[in-house]
Amino acid sequence: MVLHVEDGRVAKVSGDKAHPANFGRLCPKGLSSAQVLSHAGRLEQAYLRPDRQGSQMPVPIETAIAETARRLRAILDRHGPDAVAFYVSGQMSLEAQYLINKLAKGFVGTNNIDSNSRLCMSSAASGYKLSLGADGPPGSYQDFEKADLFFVAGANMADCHPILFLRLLDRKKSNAKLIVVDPRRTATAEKADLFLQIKPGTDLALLNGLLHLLVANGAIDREFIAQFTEGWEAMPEFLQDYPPGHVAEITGLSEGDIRLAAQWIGEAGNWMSCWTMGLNQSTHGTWNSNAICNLHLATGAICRPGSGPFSLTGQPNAMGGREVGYLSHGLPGQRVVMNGADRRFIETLWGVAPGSIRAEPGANTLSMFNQMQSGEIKAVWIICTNPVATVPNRQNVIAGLKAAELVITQDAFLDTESNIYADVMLPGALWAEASGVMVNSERNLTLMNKAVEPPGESRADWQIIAQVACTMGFSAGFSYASAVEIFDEIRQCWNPDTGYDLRGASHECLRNGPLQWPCPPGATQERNPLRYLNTGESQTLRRSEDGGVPRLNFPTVSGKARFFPRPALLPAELPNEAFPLILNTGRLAHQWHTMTKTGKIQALNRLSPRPFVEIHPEDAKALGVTDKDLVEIRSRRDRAVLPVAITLRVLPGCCFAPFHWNDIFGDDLAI
Ligand SMILES: Nc1nc2c(c(=O)[nH]1)N[C@H]1C(S)=C(S)[C@@H](COP(=O)(O)OP(=O)(O)OC[C@H]3O[C@@H](n4cnc5c(=O)[nH]c(N)nc54)[C@H](O)[C@@H]3O)O[C@H]1N2
Ligand SMILES: Nc1nc2c(c(=O)[nH]1)N[C@H]1C(S)=C(S)[C@@H](COP(=O)(O)OP(=O)(O)OC[C@H]3O[C@@H](n4cnc5c(=O)[nH]c(N)nc54)[C@H](O)[C@@H]3O)O[C@H]1N2
Ligand SMILES: [Mo]
Repeated sequence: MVLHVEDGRVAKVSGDKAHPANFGRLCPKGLSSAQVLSHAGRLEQAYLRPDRQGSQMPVPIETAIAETARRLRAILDRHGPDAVAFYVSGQMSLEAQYLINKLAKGFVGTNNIDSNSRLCMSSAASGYKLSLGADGPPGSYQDFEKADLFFVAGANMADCHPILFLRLLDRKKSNAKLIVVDPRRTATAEKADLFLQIKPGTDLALLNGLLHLLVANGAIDREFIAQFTEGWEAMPEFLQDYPPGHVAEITGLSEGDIRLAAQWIGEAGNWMSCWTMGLNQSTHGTWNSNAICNLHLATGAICRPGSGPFSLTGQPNAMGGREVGYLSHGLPGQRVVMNGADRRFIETLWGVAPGSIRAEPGANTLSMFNQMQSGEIKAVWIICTNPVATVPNRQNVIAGLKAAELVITQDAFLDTESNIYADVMLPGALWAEASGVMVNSERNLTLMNKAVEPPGESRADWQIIAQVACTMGFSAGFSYASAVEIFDEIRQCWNPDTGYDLRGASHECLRNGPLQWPCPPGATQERNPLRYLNTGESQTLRRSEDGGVPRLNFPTVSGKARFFPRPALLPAELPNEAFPLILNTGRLAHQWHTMTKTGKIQALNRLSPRPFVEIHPEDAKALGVTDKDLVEIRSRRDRAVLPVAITLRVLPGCCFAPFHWNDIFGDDLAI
């Protein structure tokens, strides 16, 4: 985006025609984003509450930082490192994500750090790691211009990745086909050549069924399988359990449609799959990702232009966070705490004693709040995320925050559901008010240049983290003068095992435009759209047993990608007499998550004005409800009261509600 600054304020935002992700196109949320920066409601100063009975009072930020450090230090000294936890976000800059992870794992000495990616992309991340050897889509957005077929499953791209969807539609004009798999007839489904309105939670059966048919149709690439994969032996027998008739029964789809989808995949020269929350937010989300990878590996449609399993990342820098290891098992440069060599590498980089980084993954987003309730975790620092509104089973989150001794929130806005529970509130600057790098789904690094001063006493997230860390006594590791210095440290996290390589990138060169990693030193190319090419540049060159140099090098022990037979499982919770309906939740085109930004913009509120729950006419009739009636929906855990929208978009037995509206907007709206 290009920010037009007048009198120290962002007056207007426009698209950057030279940016390889959007070529200047912006969605209404992007176009209106300048208004959010200056709109009242920002957290412009720090707040502190001396004790739980007292109220949150404004204090100078230096006081709040000192108090945060003092209280964290006291809990650390009294109860040990695992009494402290960090819950962070894919919307922070790379530098802030890296720094908070360094503080937790390297200096506090706990792996109790996790992020909202746990609710989002972690299934894709672990799926990739298992199937391909490392996290991240192997391809690039450029593939959209070359694909002959798009297989979009559990993703409402039209509303949630609208600019990328335009790219897809552009390609569709040249006769590329679109298959959409979704239980809800979304705006994306409306554009599909083949819409598979699947029963929720049954995608594994479909994915296995498609591979069954590809084998039967002779549409698999045996040469690719032999050269670049392992584990195929187990697949043919496993796939026998998924004949189309049986898959039709499980998924509720017609046998003809399943056969047509398999035929199109088989015939496509190049094909891409795109998936998001519909597959990831599942008790078998990792398996869904494996099953998608199986299809690409079997057809050889991977690591070449126009093809590949492309999980679409949700938040602007969730990919960066994954790469710098901000989940409870991660370490910078696609490393993991479970691996001794990885730990030693990072310990050396951070200048901490060998053995400082713990080998077991810490508490994750869900267990963290349980451990607050049980008293194991006594302090939590929440940055750039709103867990009371967005972590499943909110009563559990609230109980955890109430039980903890110290809750610190660091947000850019004052009114959030989570801030209510904070003992300390730290004011973070927004993306236009601080410099930092963000990495998108296709490994593209964009420098967000500071355009304006942050309001009041708010400051860059990385600065607040560094100041707290220094005050806690860790100044040896946190005395940075600028985000540039942090980025320069991140560049040292090159991982020749996976090809993660930012050595050739810096804030200075990113000022000229984005770069897509792998960026080896002295790189002259801005774009590196394919991963795992065995060039030996960013990833150690692999030789085959006969001394040859294979074209591809998947970062597994053998250099080959892996097939995993993943049987179709039922969802963990199924409808019963007491709870007969399935509630599906998701997003609307013109709101962003908990609406701290978009909910303040009139133009967006006009486009996506209010919460609702969609119900199929048959269910509405049986329940005796009509349009706009307020209904109470109840799950095994909680309740909400929402106006009914009767629609054929949803299947009988299924409801859909957007999860944007929360407590700030009224009672009983939280989903
Ligand atoms: N406008 C807007 N855009 C956003 C965001 C936002 O808040 N607002 N958030 C961003 C973020 S962080 C993310 S993660 C992405 C999310 O992007 P999406 O995942 O595209 O967004 P959702 O609305 O959650 O859509 C999930 C889709 O999965 C479908 N689904 C539900 N259950 C199943 C199932 O069992 N099988 C299949 N096949 N489909 C199923 C739902 O009906 C829905 O269409 O969006 C990003 N973009
Ligand atoms: N029911 C249901 N729940 C879901 C989902 C769903 O589909 N259905 N989706 C899940 C997914 S995929 C995701 S990603 C999560 C998202 O969940 P959250 O991360 O909790 O949602 P946001 O509203 O984006 O919260 C970001 C917070 O950070 C603040 N913020 C924004 N920018 C900055 C900044 O630069 N610095 C600081 N310090 N603060 C900032 C915002 O004001 C806001 O309070 O929700 C998850 N929860
Ligand atoms: Mo997300």
